Amino acid sequence: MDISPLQKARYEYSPKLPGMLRNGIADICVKEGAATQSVADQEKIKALFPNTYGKPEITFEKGANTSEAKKQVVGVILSGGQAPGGHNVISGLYDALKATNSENVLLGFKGGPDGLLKNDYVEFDDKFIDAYRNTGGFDIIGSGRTKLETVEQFQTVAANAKENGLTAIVIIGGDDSNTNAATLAEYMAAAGTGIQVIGCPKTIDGDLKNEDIEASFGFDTATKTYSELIGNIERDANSAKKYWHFVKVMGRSASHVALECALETQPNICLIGEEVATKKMSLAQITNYIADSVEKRAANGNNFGVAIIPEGIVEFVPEFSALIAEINELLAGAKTEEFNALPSWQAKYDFIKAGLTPSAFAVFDLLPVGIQQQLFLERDPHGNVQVSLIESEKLFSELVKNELAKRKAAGTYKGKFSPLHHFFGYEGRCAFPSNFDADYCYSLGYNAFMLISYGYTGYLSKVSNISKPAEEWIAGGMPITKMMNIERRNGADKPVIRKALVELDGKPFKFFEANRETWAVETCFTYPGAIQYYGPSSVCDITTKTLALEKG
Ligand code: FBP
Repeated sequence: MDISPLQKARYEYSPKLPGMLRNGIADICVKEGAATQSVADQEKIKALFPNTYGKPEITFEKGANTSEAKKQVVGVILSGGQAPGGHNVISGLYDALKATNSENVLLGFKGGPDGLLKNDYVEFDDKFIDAYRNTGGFDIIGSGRTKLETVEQFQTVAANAKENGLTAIVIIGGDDSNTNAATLAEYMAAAGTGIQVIGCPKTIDGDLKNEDIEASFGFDTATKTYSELIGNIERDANSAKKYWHFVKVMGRSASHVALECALETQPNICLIGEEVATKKMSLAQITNYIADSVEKRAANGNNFGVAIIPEGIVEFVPEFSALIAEINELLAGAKTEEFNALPSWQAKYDFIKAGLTPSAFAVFDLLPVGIQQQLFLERDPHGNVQVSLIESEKLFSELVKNELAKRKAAGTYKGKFSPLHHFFGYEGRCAFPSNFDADYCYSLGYNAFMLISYGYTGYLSKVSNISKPAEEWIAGGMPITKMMNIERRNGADKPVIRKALVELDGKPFKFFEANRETWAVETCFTYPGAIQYYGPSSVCDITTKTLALEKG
C-alpha cells in the first residue's frame, strides 16, 4: 500500500510516556489516595453505584510492580465522534499489555459499542497495530454512537465478553460514553463477572474536563488544525482586504474550540455561547456587536475581517431556543404531515405565523429565509429541529448585512460588506495527532492497562500535569463516579458526567475578554501555521493556549 512520507515518518515516532511509566512494567507501583465523592448529588450517585462509588484516586509511581500476574484479554472500543489520537490510545494499551505478558490479548470491537453488542471484533497483532501508530482517524476499528445503557445491553455485552474470555473492557469516548463506562462497570461488578471497565477521555469538543481531567484528547490537534486554517484565512483577508469571513467551528454546545481558535488567531470577533446565555443576549444584540466591529473597521478603511462562530451558538440565544421549542411543539405528531403537504413556502409561512406566539414569530421573521426554511426542513427522527445543522455563520452574516444596510441608509456606515462562509469541523477530527496528542493518547492507553493490571474498575485513565513536558506528567486513575451528578435527560433524572462549558471567570475567557475590544477594531491577526511534528520542542510540543492559561 502506498503511504505518504509523513505517514511513514510518523510510524517511527516514539511517543513520550510520563516519567514514572518509563522504566518498564516491572518498575511501576501504585499509590492509593483518599476516598472520593461525586461532584454533586452524592447520596443518589452512591445509591446507584454501590459497587464502584467512593473508590480512591490512583497515582502510579516508580517502584516494584505488585499487580497480580494473570493472563489478560482486553476488549477496546472507540466511541462517538473521531478525535486525533485514538489509534495511539490503542497502541499504548497494546504495548503495555504485551510488555507485561506476550500471551496477553487485545481485541478491537468494531463500530463502537455496537461491536460489543454484536460480538464483532478483530484481534490485534504487531503488524496490525504498527500500521496505525501515530496516525489520525478511528479507522482502525471504526466508531459509533450507540448508547450502552439498558440492562439487556449490559447482559449481551457481559455474555459476549464471557464468551471471549475478556478480563477487561476499555471504552475510549466522551462524557456520554464514559458515563456508560461507569454504568457498565457497576453492572459488571454487581453481577460478579470480574470484568473490569476503564474509560479514556476523548473529544475534540474539550468539554470532558474537570479538576481531574485537564484536557480530553483530540482537542489539541483539532484546534491547531482549525487555527491553521483560520490563520491562513486571516492572512488572505489581510492581503485582499475585501472579504469578511464568517467561520463556524465544531464543538457542539460548548465554545471551547471557538475560544481556543480565537486565542490562537486573534480574530476580530469570536462569539462565546456561554457568555451569550449568561448575558441573555438577543439576536439583535449579537448582530449589533458584530456590525459595530464591521463599521469601525470600515471607518479605518478596513472592509475585511474574520468572525468565529461556535457550532452550538443558537441554542444559547434565549429567544432562539424559545423559538425552537415552539417549532418542535408546532410540528409534533401528525402536524408534520399536515405541514409537509402544504403546497408552497408562502402557505407554510402562513401556517407558521398562525401557530407561533407573537414573540416567537417576531424572532422567526427576523431570520433570513434560508434559515427559516432550514428550521422546518432539517429535522431529526423525533421531528425536532436539528440545531447543529443550522448554518449560524450564514445567519449572522445575513443579520449583519441587514443591519449595515440600515446604518448605510442612516449615513453612519459607508463601507462595503462582502461576507464569505466556512465551516471547520470534520477537517480537524482525523488529522495526524500533534506530538502532544500522540504522547498524551499513548500514555492514556498505556496507563489504562496499568489500571487493569492492578485490578481497578470504573476508573478513567488519568494523565495530569500535561501543560509540563511529558517527563513530568503524572499517571493514575480517577473513579468515574467522582465526575458525576444527576441531570434531567429526556424527561428523567440520570447520573451523568458533568459537561464542562466555558467558564466566564476562567483564565482563557478572561484573557480573550481583556483583548477582544482591540482585536475587534484593529488587525491583530496571528498566524499559527500548520502543526509541526519535527523540529525544536518549543515549536513541536506546545500545548493549547487554553491549557497554558488554565495551568499557568
Ligand atoms: P463527540 O462528542 O462524540 O466527541 O463528537 C464531537 C463532534 O465532533 C462534535 O463537535 C460535532 O457536533 C459532532 O461530533 C458531529 O457528529 P457526527 O460525526 O455524528 O456528524
